[in-house]
Amino acid sequence: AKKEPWWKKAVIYQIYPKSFQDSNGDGIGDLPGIISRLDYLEGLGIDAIWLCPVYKSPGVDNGYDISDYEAIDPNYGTMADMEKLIAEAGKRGIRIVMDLVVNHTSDQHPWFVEARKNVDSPEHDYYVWAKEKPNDLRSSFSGSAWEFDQEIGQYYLHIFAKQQPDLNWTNPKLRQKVYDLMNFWIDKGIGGFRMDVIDLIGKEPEKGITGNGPKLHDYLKEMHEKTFGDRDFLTVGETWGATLDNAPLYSDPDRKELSMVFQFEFTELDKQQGKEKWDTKPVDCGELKSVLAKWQKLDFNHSWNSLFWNNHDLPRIVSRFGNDQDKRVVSAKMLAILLHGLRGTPYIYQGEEIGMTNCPVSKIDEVEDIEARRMYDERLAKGEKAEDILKSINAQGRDNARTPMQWNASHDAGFTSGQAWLRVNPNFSKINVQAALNDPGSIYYCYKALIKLRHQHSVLTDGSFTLLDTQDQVMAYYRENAEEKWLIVCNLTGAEQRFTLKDQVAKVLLSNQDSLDELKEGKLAPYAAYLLQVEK
Ligand code: TEU
Ligand code: CA
Repeated sequence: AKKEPWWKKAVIYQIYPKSFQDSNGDGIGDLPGIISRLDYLEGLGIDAIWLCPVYKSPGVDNGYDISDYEAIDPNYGTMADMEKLIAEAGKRGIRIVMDLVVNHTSDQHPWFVEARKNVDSPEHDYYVWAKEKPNDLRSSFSGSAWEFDQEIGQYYLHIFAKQQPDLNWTNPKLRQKVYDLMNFWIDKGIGGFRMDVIDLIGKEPEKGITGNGPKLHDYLKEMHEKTFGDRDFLTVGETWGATLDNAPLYSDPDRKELSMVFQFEFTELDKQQGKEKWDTKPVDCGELKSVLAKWQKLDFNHSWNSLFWNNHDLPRIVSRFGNDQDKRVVSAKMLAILLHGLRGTPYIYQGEEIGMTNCPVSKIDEVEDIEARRMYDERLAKGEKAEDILKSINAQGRDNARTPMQWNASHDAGFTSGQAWLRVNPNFSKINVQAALNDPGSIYYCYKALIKLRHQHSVLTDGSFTLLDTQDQVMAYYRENAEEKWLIVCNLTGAEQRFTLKDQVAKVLLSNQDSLDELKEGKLAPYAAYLLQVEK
């Protein structure tokens, strides 16, 4: 039989380098800092690190604006540090998955510098230009996606900030340049790529098409063939436009494109319909359940999905769908068990494993993030009240989930000996890694147990999924393969709920409750979660 790729049983840990660990007191996390925390990650048990961009960058979008793909940004260290990280992680059985940002570059990238100087240069056609403004396409960071360039007298496309000009994937020379830079990193021994907004590369912006363009899958097939195709490599596409129907197009192994997708359907659940992410509403438990259950219907022999609750673009999950006040620990564990019981490859965002919470801001000066700042300016100009905009930022802003990792109760949470680039969440004296390691009942040990279960029991990877018919506030499901049958029962709410247990419990594998007594009486305490092996 064919050997299963390693990433099917893996759990990936996402590091946002700017906020993980500073080693030299400049207040910015760096590669030596990450290396110094590898033992911690080995202890947690993860298989790979998704490392957000560390390439040379002016930092307009914290590294998602790259000016040299084959150099490390001096804020983060040197190429030697990067090679050491790959080697040291490797010794601990941890692979490094790099962030590949090739929908756009920085406007400081030598290609763009040349492109805007010289219409006749080959580089000019690496980007997307128009003599007249083609349409009203909007940038994800507010305002028009077309910027008029004075020097050259033409508009260029930027789906993100104007300092992030979009690459023209219809140009075969440009595509080859991208494959070359990918091979540069593959040859250094990395374990995979997380591909930033990869579903945009087939864009036809003059027609208003950005996501899922007609050539997208041709490009991915070509990329597979010219780069990672013959390796045991993880590739995950950041695909905001992924649906149950098109996910197999990316991830069916026979199509030779990517390993899996990130799909974002659950992030729509607390958004008012037809509005922006900033316009929130309370999530409906029934809808949450049906989105999670729906994605379990994927044909996992011909596609693959990832499992995640948060990342550097999304609010912290315990603040979003749980309770980050008096029920923080129990609700964080419930959300962990709910997600990690599902089929797919789980991702943990740094700090999630200790139940870090969104860090609120009280004025716009405390926000660095370009997305939130531009939205703030735009809405203020439209006459919205600062107070209301800040409320949206506190619910959905990216910086609120990007505050430094909380390691211990000392100065700046042990993140830096200097002053952190972004204010550390003041709750660090209570919520930190050291406290979590010292407490057998902490969220950390729940995550650690879930990772171990995934490594040891293939039912999590290959078992079927069946949703039980319950009230909306409760999500209960079976996972079953030839060897075992598991039952996962979660109370999604902070109120007590009812659930009728019909199975014979063989073993309690994990729970955030002390015993099965209440469950056996048909009661679920607030945010109760049980992961049980039951008789088949
Ligand atoms: O994110 C893509 C993306 O669409 C997000 O910017 C999204 O619009 C928003 O943050 C969440 O609602 C990727 C990266 O993950 C993000 O950090 C970058 O800013 C962006 O691409 C541009 O490279
Ligand atoms: Ca530093």
